[in-house]
Amino acid sequence: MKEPRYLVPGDYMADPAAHVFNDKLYIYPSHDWESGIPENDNGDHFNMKDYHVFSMDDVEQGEVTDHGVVLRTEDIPWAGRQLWDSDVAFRNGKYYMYFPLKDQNDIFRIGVAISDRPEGPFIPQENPIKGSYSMDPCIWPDKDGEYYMYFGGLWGGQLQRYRNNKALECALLPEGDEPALCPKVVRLREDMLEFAEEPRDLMILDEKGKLLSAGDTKRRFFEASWMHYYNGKYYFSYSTGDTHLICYATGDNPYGPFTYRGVILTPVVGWTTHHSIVEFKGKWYLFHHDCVPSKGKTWLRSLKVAELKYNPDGSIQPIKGTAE
Ligand code: FUB
Repeated sequence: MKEPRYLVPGDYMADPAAHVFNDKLYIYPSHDWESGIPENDNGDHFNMKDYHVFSMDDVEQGEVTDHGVVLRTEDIPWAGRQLWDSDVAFRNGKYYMYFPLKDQNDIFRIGVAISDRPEGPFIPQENPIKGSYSMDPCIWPDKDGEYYMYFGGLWGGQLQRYRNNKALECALLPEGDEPALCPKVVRLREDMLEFAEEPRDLMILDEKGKLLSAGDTKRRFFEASWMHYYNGKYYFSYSTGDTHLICYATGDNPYGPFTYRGVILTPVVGWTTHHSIVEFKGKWYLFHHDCVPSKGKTWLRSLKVAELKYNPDGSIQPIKGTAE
């Protein structure tokens, strides 16, 4: 693939989770729109209210099919506002969509919706997952047959409001040399509807084996968890938020620890950066978004795909974002 390709020129979509189901590539993005809510650090301007699903037979030239609206806030019994980055997994003949949404108290929870087909529509459960909090769920079906969820995000993602899976009286963001807040990992129950255990910290270490510090903003986790497996290693990738990088760390099992390895995508036009990585028909791809088509409106993002390449030592060749 020579140049990154915009996938849905007629609409604003972001946070693509790409998966191969039944030999087709499916994309589960957030659906941006102009809600008129002013931009702030809490992310209120990302006021999304539904999801579409897209599919393709070929990433580089093929047509992108829009399967239409597959889930809306008004269909979710516990909904407050803001359907952010979702993910989908297949198990026991069903497709499970995991979505973060603020409840009626304006607290992010993670919900599940179910379909018989990868293209939806998805029917939501009555309540969010017990014990869930924060946002950006990513589901990893491991080779051991277990399914793991990675989640969490700072600032508007509310992770700083919790410690040891309990809500704090006041949000507390570590600073400077203090260890950065970790993304969370949790094994899912076999029916995919609840956590099978308490979420754990996913540790991201530097080259000396020390947890990345909160002040190390070009490397520490902010949001947008993604997991993939390549050549015997687990690759955990994520956004650094206010420094606008997609980075990765590698480990030997789904719980980690992970060691920081480098940058995958340099800053794009826009504030957020968010991605997924998938192998399809023998090539690896980085699905992501930027705000070039909306001329820099940070809340109106457009889906893109670029080819991703590895070096012989398993490191990833960084891709240049559109802000460079
Ligand atoms: O789309 C809303 C939020 O913006 C996502 O959940 C974050 O990862 C960021 O991309």
